[in-house]
Amino acid sequence: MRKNVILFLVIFLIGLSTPSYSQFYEKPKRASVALEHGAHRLGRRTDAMMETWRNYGLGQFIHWGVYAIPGGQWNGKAYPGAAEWIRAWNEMPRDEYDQLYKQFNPKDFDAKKWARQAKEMGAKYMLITTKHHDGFCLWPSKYTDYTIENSPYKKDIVGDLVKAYTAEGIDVYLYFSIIDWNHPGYRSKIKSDDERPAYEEFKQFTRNQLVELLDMYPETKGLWFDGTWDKAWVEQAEFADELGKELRSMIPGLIIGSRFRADEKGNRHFDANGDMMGDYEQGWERKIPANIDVLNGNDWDCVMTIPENQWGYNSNWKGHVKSSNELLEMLIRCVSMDGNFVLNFGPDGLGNIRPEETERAADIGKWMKKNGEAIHDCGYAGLDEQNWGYFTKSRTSGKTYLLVTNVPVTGGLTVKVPKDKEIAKVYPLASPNQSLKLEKTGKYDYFVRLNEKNTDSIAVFVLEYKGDGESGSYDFQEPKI
Ligand code: FHN
Repeated sequence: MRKNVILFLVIFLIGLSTPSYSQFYEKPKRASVALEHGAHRLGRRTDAMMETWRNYGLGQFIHWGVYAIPGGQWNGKAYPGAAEWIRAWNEMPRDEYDQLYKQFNPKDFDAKKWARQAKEMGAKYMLITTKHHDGFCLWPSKYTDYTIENSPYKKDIVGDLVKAYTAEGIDVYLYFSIIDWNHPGYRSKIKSDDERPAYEEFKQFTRNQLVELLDMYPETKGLWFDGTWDKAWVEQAEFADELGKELRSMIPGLIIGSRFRADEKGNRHFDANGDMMGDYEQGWERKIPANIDVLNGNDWDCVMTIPENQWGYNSNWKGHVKSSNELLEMLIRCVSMDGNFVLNFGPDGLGNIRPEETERAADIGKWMKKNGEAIHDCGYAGLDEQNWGYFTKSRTSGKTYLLVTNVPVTGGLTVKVPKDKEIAKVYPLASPNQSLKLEKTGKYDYFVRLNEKNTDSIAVFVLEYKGDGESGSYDFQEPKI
């Protein structure tokens, strides 16, 4: 009896100390609702294109359209909400907004310059708003007159961006808003059957534009959908599902996030069984998950603004504006939890990227040049988070990185390793010959003594385990989900 109690206690204590890695990969219990338009795949996509997506680490979002002309102000009055939403509010009469395209002539726009800046920053992919909620198209769509072709600028902005970014080795994704305030058939809600024919026309128009985009820009790697929360669209589960299949058949490997379609029960992102619809979770807008457990093993990205909720150009940023180091910490935090971080830029009406954004892009780029190895191709390291910063792990070399965002007054970094691991050495990424002093403080715990106290920028160290690289390969394992 006493033996049994001891055995039970041992098993119980082992259970308590199991690292969060295994908890993370335990899928929550699924419901079993029969669905035709729910998730079509359980678990992560494992193909090469999705692996490329997973390894981007850092991306750039660009919100650009005619809303950049008012830039959040109209007739001397400041509009308090997001600048790209100004048409939806009383501060700006709609008919005046709808004439703005006649002035849209961004003569300073230089796609190559934007692409070079993004490359310098370390971005591996870019998302451009081909059409935001106002319906204005940055490409010459043949399905509406409300396009760049009918502005004084005339030239195809999407085409130039696709060319310039692709030439820099940056993958292009097309943002597309289902909400279209300019189309006569668009409805947020279908109030009566009389409205159905108009909405059916709108659905066809939406399909035609998407097919047109992929036809015109076959370099496109994926579509980033927005404005899909309207009841009218949520009711189109079958149509959207079929459309998704059609679009995927046009570009093999095309990546579409969870914000595109609902299931037939009206669930968005996750279907009635709790399974994600789409290739990655797209719900992390201006927020970062508290910990990796809440992600249930799904791929995900976080899209982030530099100021508060402003995506399009606002000439007067108010409130908290994030510093370069804050943005870097967000990037690192996302990568440490297997996600990508996408930083938004809102160029002005002439096509200039504002100085505050240029400054942050340069700072991030400077840091990435030295430390990008700990971001690109990296993800969750399988180690317990410590309050001095974050761990990432390379999916290619298997190296583990320590990224120190809060330098401890204790003079060292605490690290807890998995049960089957022992640290061989820890060294600054830039100086592999300078091993830091390791002190063991417990069976699996170490105190890694720092040589100097750097509080200006985020320092990166490499951690190697005993046995790493001995057989010529590392022991990185894809999560089992
Ligand atoms: O309403 C839009 C907003 O203007 C912006 O485009 C963001 C970007 O993720 N998406 C919507 C809000 O969720």
